[in-house]
Amino acid sequence: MLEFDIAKLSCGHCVRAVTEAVQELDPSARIEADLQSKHVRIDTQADTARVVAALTAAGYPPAAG
Ligand SMILES: [Cu+2]
Repeated sequence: MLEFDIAKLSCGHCVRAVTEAVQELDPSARIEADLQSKHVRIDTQADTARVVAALTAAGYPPAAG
C-alpha cells in the first residue's frame, strides 16, 4: 500500500486522472482518494518510483503522505 498527499487533487476529474495514470502501470491497482485531505492510498504491486513518475507525468506530483 502506497500513501501520498497530492496537493493538486481537487475534484473527481483529478481522481480519475490519477487512477488512470496508476492503472496504466498496474491494471489491477486500487485507488482510494480523499478530496478533503488530498490523501491518496494506492493498493498496487507496481514499483513506488514508477508510480511517482507516472503521477508526476500526469500533472499530479505526489508527496510522501
Ligand atoms: Cu480535478
